[in-house]
Amino acid sequence: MNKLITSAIQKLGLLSAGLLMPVWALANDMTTKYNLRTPASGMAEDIYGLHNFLLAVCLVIFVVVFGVMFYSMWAHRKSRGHKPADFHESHTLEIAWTIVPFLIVVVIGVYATPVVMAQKDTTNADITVKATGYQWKWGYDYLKGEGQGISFLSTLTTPYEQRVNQQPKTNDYLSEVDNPLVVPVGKKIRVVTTANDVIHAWMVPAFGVKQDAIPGFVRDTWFRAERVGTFNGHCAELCGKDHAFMPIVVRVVTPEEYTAWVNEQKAKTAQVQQAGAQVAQVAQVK
Ligand SMILES: [Cu+2]
Repeated sequence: MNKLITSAIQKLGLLSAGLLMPVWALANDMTTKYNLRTPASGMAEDIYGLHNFLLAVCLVIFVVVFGVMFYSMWAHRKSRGHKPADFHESHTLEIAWTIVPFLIVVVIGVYATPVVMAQKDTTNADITVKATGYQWKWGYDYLKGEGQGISFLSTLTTPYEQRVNQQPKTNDYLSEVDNPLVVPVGKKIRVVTTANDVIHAWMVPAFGVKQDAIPGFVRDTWFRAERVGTFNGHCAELCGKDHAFMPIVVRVVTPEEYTAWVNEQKAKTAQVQQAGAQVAQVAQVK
């Protein structure tokens, strides 16, 4: 008898595990598909946690409010002969529905304020890069730190044929550029944003960064990438007909690879300057 019960329990356990596994897998799949992007910086992780916490708070409020409402409608319906209560000015109720939402807002504020404050703290950056929005590309100037003086434009490389369905779309469709922004892993990168023509916005979700780039103004934000890889973002402010065609690509590399990249860029610039000087000399001789 005991054996029978044990095997029954085992079978039940296996069955529920078998049923739960796909549910778990689906939930995981839904989370990566429909939730925020997988964080690649401490800031993005904080924002992700804050987002999940707020979603849970909203869900609890939703269930409680609608639960009470639907229960009241069902239990006190007219067909049951229910007589409405006729109390007025219940101080207990009025105080409760003022204090409870206030406490909820305070809890949310206590959790959210340090995250928002940290986002604004752009001090002690290792590298400062200026990102300038153009219709419709990004310009990067390394202002301070290793790589100072490097400057280039970053333009979409997806062929026009893919946009108009004359070629099959690749995985990098509208998320590929000729010159990605290159930064070292684990370093605090301050991004100063501005624009040349209209308002754009520099956004890389995996770093938890989004900052408007406004012509004539300078704004800043920061991130510290925690793993190497390529991360994508897009202009996040409707800026004209090609708004969808000015992606942001950030290549996060090891410090050694970054130094090598900096040297390569400097050599390129020196070559261009030399060629320019030669042309100027020839022009002078003529
Ligand atoms: Cu834009």
